Amino acid sequence: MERIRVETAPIEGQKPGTSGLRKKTEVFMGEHYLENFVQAIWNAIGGVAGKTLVLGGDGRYFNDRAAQVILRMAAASGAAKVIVGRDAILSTPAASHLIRTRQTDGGIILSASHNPGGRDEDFGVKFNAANGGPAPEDLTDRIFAETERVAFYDILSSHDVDLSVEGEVALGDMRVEVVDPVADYASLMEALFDFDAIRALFNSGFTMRFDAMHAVTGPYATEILENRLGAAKGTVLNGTPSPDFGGGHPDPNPIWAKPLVDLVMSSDAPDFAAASDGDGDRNMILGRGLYVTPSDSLAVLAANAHLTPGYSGGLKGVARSMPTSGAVDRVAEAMGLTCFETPTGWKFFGNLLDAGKATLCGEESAGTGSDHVREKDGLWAVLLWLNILAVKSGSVKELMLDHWRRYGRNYYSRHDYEAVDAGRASDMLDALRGGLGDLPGRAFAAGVVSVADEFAYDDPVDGSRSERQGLRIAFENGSRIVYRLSGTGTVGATLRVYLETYSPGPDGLEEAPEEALAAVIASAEEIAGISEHTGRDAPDVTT
Ligand code: VG1
Ligand code: CO
Repeated sequence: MERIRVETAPIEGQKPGTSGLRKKTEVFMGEHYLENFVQAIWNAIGGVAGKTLVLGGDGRYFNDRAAQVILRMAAASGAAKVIVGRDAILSTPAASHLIRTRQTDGGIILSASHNPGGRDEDFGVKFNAANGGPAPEDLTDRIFAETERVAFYDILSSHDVDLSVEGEVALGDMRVEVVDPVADYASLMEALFDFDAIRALFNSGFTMRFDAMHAVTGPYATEILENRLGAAKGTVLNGTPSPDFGGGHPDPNPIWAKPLVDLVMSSDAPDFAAASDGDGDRNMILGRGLYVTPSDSLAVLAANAHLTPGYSGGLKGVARSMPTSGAVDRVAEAMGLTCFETPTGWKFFGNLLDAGKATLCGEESAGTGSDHVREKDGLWAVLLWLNILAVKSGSVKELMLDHWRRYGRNYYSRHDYEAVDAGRASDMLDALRGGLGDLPGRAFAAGVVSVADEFAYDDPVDGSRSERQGLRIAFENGSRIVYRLSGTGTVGATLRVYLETYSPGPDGLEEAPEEALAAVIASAEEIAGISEHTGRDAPDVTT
């Protein structure tokens, strides 16, 4: 086995976005592309010599090949050990957990999450730090800087490591430990939740469907829900991961998981249903005849987590991303908890969790998590729901109605305009930014504007500042519009428009969201001129 130093030159555009570097798979498969980025990671963390890393991914096309390249590069640069999920598979939360329990120096997760997979679709690489969480901004900035000056990378010439068998093997001077991707994670879930109570719920005839969307959570959900909790065989749908996710988008929302939504709206509806995304860190929650918005789910979990063993001591605080609705804020206020507001992306929650300032975090995009790992965690959220339902023994709908009666309802929707011309999208935001100062006091269909600003975040733990995190317009009546550009797309720009209105109840708690939001939607168009700027009459995806 020989260590080879390969000369290379910087490749443009290797800037990590909201969650790692995502590009078309063919771009990643191009000469030096993956290698440059991985070498930049090594350079940015002060080298990997003597270090131990975790490695795994969501199983999409190129996952297996990329894992072999990364192993050879780690060995060539003197890493002590890499812990790999069998067949290079690890869900994002399982990887986060392994980094933490095995006290490694960090890990690499191969995933473009909800983006479709396949040779013609998307691939991604993200680096997580020793706390198990996504690389914070200063680290992703350093990685990007290294990609702009990388001149060579080191790699071992060797055969592939057999990753299909658990156990330890040598690769040069480095050890490779292949582990069961599910076992440690499943034990963590057993430690957090009352599995006996959930088992009893299933025994009592409670029915569920979990759509793994042909992605990484299939094996996790089958082991935990069907094998350990006794849910009926067939509870897990699309449970075998495939490299192109069955040709779909593994994005757990009413658009991409439509068959599941149709099922819960039909006469065959199960009591409870859920879905997860490509890398297993996000979740969609459904009850019979009901879609629970992620922002509401976060609020319900915050209000009830103390009913479950892992959170019986109460919460230290909660956190939500800025575009997420204010539903959880109302719960936090009632419970006397601090509610932090962060920019979009899980990397901003890490410091709050590490510092013990927050226990529960969530995003409107269906990411929910807690301090049990440093990532959002789809199955964890599903199990927390199940444990709460086992304790409260009512339907999802009753639980939501109780919640709204107590706290009022934050109607919420997100409109996405995908693959918009990047220049036109930024022109639109520039124009809006320029006019923010004129908006307060003006009346629109949605109400009178109280505040219009651009969100910036000052991290209360390390004092770092993140600017330009979304334009927000708040109305006196509690309604709100947020505009921002996605940081996970790979084609043009994706404009996200977040819409919210508040109904205090007791009347008006059961409207259709798009109706309750009609005035806010009209005002979002009037204020920003979306169709004029983007040339689009309607959003591509509404969630
Ligand atoms: C999207 C979501 C964000 C989430 C991110 C990564 O980012 O809006 O809430 O954290 O995806 O999730 P953006 O920049 O496209 O809005 V995942 O499950 O793709 O790792
Ligand atoms: Co994901």
